Parts: sequence; C-alpha cells; structure tokens
Amino acid sequence: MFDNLSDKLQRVFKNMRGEGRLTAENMDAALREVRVALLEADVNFKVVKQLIEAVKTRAMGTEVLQSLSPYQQVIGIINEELIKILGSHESKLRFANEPPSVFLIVGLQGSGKTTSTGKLARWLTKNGHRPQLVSVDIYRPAARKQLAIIARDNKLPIYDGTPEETGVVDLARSARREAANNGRDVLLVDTAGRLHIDDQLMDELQQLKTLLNPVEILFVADAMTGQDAVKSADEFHKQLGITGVILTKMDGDARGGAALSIRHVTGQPLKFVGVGEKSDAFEAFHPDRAASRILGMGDIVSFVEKAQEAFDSKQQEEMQRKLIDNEFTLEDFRDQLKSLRKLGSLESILKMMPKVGMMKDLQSMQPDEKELTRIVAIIDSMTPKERHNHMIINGSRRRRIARGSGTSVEKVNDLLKQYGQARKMMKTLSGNMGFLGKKMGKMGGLGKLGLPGF
Ligand SMILES: Nc1nc2c(ncn2[C@@H]2O[C@H](COP(=O)(O)OP(=O)(O)OP(=O)(O)O)[C@@H](O)[C@H]2O)c(=O)[nH]1
Ligand SMILES: [Mg+2]
Repeated sequence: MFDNLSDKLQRVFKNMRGEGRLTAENMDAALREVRVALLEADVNFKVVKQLIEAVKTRAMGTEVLQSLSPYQQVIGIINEELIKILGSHESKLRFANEPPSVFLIVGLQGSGKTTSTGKLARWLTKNGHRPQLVSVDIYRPAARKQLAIIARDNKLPIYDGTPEETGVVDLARSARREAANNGRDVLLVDTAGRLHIDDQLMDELQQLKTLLNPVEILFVADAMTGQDAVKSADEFHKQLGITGVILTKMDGDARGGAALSIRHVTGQPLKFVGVGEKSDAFEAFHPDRAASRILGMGDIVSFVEKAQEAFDSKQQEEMQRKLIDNEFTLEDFRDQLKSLRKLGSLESILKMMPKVGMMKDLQSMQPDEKELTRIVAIIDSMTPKERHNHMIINGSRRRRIARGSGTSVEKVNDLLKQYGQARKMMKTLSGNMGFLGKKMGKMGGLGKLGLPGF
C-alpha cells in the first residue's frame, strides 16, 4: 500500500536533508517534487493543489525556516495536512438503535463486493458482533453461491432463500426477518454489480434502501482503477447517498491515489481497505496511520496490534526465558515461525516498518514464503526427540528428515544453520517486541507518538 508514493517522498525528503539550511527557494523546489510525486500516484489534482497550498502556507512561515530541524517540521506539516485530506479521524461504522443494523454493499462489477462482504462479516465477528449474510445478486447464478462458500469457510450464517424467493426485495425482506429471529445484530447485503452505473441498478438499490433503511451504504471501489474508482464513488453518492467506501486491491500495484482522493471528492470517508484475496486481508482505515505509511514512517500501531493478536504475551515471556536459558528448541522455532505467519505475509509485515533507522536493514531482507513452508515441513518430519535436541541429528537422521519432508539433506543442513542464527535473532526480536508493547501502553496509543526523529 502506498509503496511507490512513499518511496518517492522519501527521496524528496532525503534531498531536503542534504540541503543544510532550508530556504524559501529550496523548500519551493521540494514541494514541487512532492506535488509531482502525488500526481504520479494518481491523486486527484484538486486534492494535490489543496494539500500543497496548505503545506506551503504553513511551511514558509519564519518559524519553520528558522527552526533547528526544518525538515522534520515540514514533514510534520505534510503529515498533518495528509491526515486532514484523508479524514481527520477514523470513521467508525454506524449501528442502528434497533438491531439488525443493515449494511448495503454496493459497487461496480468485479470491484470486490462479495469478497469484502465476507471480510467485513469476519471483521465484525472479531469485534464482538453477530453478523448475518445475504446475497441479493440474482442475476448471476454463481454469485450467491460464491457468498455461500465464503460464509461456509468462515463459519458465518447466511440466508439462502427459498425456491419461491426469486426477487431481490423478497430475499432481502426474509433475510432481515431471519437475522432478527436469530438475534443477529448486523445484516450484510451483498448486491449485484454492473459494468457501468445504469438506471436499472440504481432503481434496484433505491428499492433496497427504501425497504431496509440501511445505516451503512458502503461503496466498494477497486483501487486499481484509480481515479475512475473515485468518480464512480462520487456518482453513487449523488444518486444513492453512500456512507463510506471500502477500497479493495490495495495490495496490488495500485498507486494509492484513490485512497487520498475519496474523502475530498465525495465527502464520504474511506472506512476499510482490502489488501489481498484472503478473508483476513482487510483493515479498518486509519487516516493517521495511512499518512505515516505514505511518509515512510511505517505503521507501527498496526504492527503492534497485529503482533499482540498473534503472540500471546505469556507465550512470549516463556519464549524469552527459554532463549535466555538456552532452551529454545526446534519445536519452539517452528511455533515462532507459525506465529509470525499469523501476522500476515512477511512482505506485509515489512511494509509496516518505518523505512528509517534500524528497520532499514530488515526492509532489504527478501522474504520468501515458500522457504517458511519448507522449514515448517522439515521440522514436522523430525521426531520429538530430535526437535528437543538438535545435536543428535546426525547424517542418517538428516537423510531421513529430508526424505520425510520431500526436501534434500542440503535443505535440512541449511535449516539447522538458520535455527542457530534464529536463536540469536529471536532474542533480539522478542526483546524489541516487549519494548514496543511497553512503550505503547505508556503512551496510550501511538497516535500520540508523533514523528519519530530522523
Ligand atoms: N488482490 C486482491 N484481490 C481482491 C481484493 N478484493 C477482491 N479481490 C478479488 O477481486 C475479484 C472480484 O471480487 P468479487 O468479490 O467477486 O467482486 P464483486 O464486486 O462481488 O463482483 P460481481 O459480483 O461480479 O460484481 C476476485 O477475484 C477477488 O478475489 C483485494 O483486496 N485484493
Ligand atoms: Mg459479487
């Protein structure tokens, strides 16, 4: 997410730092580069103009020019202005006073409505809600089945309808009744998509809106379509009145401009982003965290949150003790790797790290998902005795393990070497994790951390 833009801005800032003193002239030049970077990232030109003007007015102030750390101040100002553009605070979902709260999921064909409906239901469940799903996409026979499969895979209740219920309105009405009868507090309605906005689609959505009185009408936009996504969001808003946007496929090589433009152009907040095809590749959108990512400051808050989810703290303490006492076995190594994977792909973890300071080295590490799977397979092929004492793994054992895991003796040797190194690395990593956790606790959230010093 935002990788290209972030890289470009990093370069601009680096040049600024090289300037020694900041003057009105070189600041002007730097802001011009920021402008180009934003436009190249496909940010709406009006948004760029407003942002640059706001930054310029504030940054040209004598205070900044005379301050001891003008770059940090300028970056700080850009950060604040970016947050303003993205929406000053996180936009939470609304819920009705009388359950079930109905969320209508709308958008163009293939934008990711069905996938996002499943992801959102999962997210809601994790956050203490009891969602019910229904698909009213009656035009494509496979469409409702697609949602049914997602529901089954994620153990989410879905209203299937009766053979007589062939109309969109019938289905929606029964689904709401079903949700209410089963004590479900949210009904997620996945709707049909169209290639283009047309009257028939809008009529249908309007009917659903009148019938269900939804608290949220979430427009699903495909980030890969850039400014077109922003335009259609705006069009939907004018015709239907949307309450928020889910921007999907932010994991692809989308330039991220849509995310920066939606709020400003439509006046409606970006509420969630989709970052992959899997059902957990979904994040609530936090303007401040996104601004940090764009400016290459990393998204430590999201990382720590994910880490806390994946690593239970008791288990972490136990692990640290083992490391210190040199009792860290291959089995622990495997469990640690598995926990690490729960954080998402290695690549996505690294993207959350700031690109400055000590994390820079980590960024250059080439994550290899297959390698991780192989390591787990090799360790799984060992006997418990071997896992607890790697010293006994001699030549013939190595051959057997290689056969069992479908790898080679060479790979087993590599693993044992890596295990040795990991014992060292894990010690540092788990130390850092503890440190971050404590720091977060003290500061009451990282929003207050502001800019890390360069
Ligand atoms: N990489 C990536 N792919 C996504 C994301 N969200 C959805 N997709 C993929 O996009 C494709 C279309 O997704 P659907 O959820 O079927 O889209 P839809 O809007 O329901 O499509 P229609 O019902 O045909 O209008 C699928 O292949 C999804 O896996 C995402 O965040 N990242
Ligand atoms: Mg669909």
